[in-house]
Amino acid sequence: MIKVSDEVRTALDEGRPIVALETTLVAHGFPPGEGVAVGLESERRVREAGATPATIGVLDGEIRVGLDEQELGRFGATARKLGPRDVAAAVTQRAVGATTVGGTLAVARTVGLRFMGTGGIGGVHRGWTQRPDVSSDLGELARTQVVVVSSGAKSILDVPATAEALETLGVPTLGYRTDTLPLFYAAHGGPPVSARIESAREAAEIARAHWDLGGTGVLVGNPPAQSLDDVDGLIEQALAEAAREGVGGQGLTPFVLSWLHRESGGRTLEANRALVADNAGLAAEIARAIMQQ
Ligand code: PSU
Ligand code: MN
Repeated sequence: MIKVSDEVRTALDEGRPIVALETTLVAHGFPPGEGVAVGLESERRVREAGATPATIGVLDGEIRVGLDEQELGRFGATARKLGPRDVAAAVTQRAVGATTVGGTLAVARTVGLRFMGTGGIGGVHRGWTQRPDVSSDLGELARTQVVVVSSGAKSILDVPATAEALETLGVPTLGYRTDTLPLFYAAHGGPPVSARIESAREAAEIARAHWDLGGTGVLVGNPPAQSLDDVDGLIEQALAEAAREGVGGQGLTPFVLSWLHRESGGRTLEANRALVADNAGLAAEIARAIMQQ
């Protein structure tokens, strides 16, 4: 069911650092065509930091770990969005499917990959008291020994509620040179992290200790380099628009992201692009630091 590329297989066999990357943001996180460039840039940053990228997705029913440029190009808007529960159906039905953070972790765990970079993880959606929409990214973090580097949780969510859920699930939140969980587009104003760290090495040491103690996922929050501090109003408008159009469930995150990209005049798009690549690079540094322990 799973096809690991030669490059990733060699890195696994030789015990070299590997960073898993998702395909949902390639297929559904950016305007048509632009996601592939973001995926390639993430891979470049992983290599630049001395690790091997392993981009994960499902092509014609085959779970792929490590994709070339042409294969990555197949993850367009028509690809299914695959959370952990959706992978088996995509395999059986020979579909093309882009894995979310949770879907990617489900595959990474099976293959033995322990590091991942993404933009912002999914979490507890606003309005959860009416409808408990909680991303399966959280459940998967709770059952996988992995370090995920992200710019915190997407601020389109209820971020304080997401931080509480992470605590309940026993997932440490490590703030990379920050005391608060980044808000995806914005660096400041989020809930406190469980520990602040100053270096990739420190993240590696804490992850190692956490795993030795039987712990599972570790979330590293990397604040975006250019913080957009004025998009809150736009986010509320985007969510109201989604509600008006009856968009919910799996379609909500892609709808809101593309609405923001359009209505911010491309500012959220630029910020999103930069932070995804930065997080891939930091994940690679942490992966290397663990290997050197
Ligand atoms: N980060 C981004 N863009 C994205 C996502 C993350 O910068 O599109 C995706 C990830 O795949 C994440 C998913 O797992 O959004 C969460 O979706 P949901 O809220 O439906 O679980
Ligand atoms: Mn959801």
